[in-house]
Amino acid sequence: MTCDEALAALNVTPDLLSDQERDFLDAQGYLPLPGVLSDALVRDLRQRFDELVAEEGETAGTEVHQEAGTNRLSNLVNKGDIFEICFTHPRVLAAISHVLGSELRLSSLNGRAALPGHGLQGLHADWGTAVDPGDYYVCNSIWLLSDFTEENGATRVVPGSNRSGQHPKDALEDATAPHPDQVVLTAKAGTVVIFNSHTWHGGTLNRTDEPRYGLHSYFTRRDQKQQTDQRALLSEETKARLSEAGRVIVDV
Ligand SMILES: O=C(O)CCC(=O)C(=O)O
Repeated sequence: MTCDEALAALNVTPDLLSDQERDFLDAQGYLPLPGVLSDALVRDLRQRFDELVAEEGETAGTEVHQEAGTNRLSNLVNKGDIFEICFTHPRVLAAISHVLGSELRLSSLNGRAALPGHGLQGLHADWGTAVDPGDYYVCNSIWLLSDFTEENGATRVVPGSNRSGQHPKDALEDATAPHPDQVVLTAKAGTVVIFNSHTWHGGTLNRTDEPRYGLHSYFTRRDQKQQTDQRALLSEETKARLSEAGRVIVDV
């Protein structure tokens, strides 16, 4: 099955996004999609998140990396069918393929909960160098499992930085400082925010006494390396469980 066939089998069609949504994503480098997850699914995903953090203990997140002051999880494709929605949802895939084209694959599926008093990251791009506007290699989606607020460590983005032709490591003196143009992505749990990973972004400080939960479903052009080698990391049981189209998206 080709990638185009897999996207068609998952009911991904360009008309799942309006012209305004596509224009916003192109110009601003991000796009909130409200109401992708029901309240019940948000609750169940958070419960699975907490179970995995407890089960994996000190090794949690190590398939990709750990980050002080956060609970990180990785390789979630292999950790329950509850996560399948994160790489098969039609509207999400329509937005990701709008940025990357249809020759795409999942790079990694990770979780990140910013703990109280922690979570501030420098503004960064998920790609090592500046790119020309329109020539994109990676695109992320953050799945809100908490309401994201100004206080609890919501992700910030610099709108339009995807088109700047500049990389934050070259352009910013202090990447952790507030940026004059930054927007903090406040939204309800159940929202998915697509962000072009060349858009400068980062977690903010969680100033509340509750963790801020999110999942990152991260995609790359099919000719680029995956952040987690899905063929190596997925069990035979997981590979057998996925639909043919799901296997194409994950590339196993
Ligand atoms: O979870 C977030 O708010 C953003 C995380 C992020 O950009 C990262 O870990 O690279």
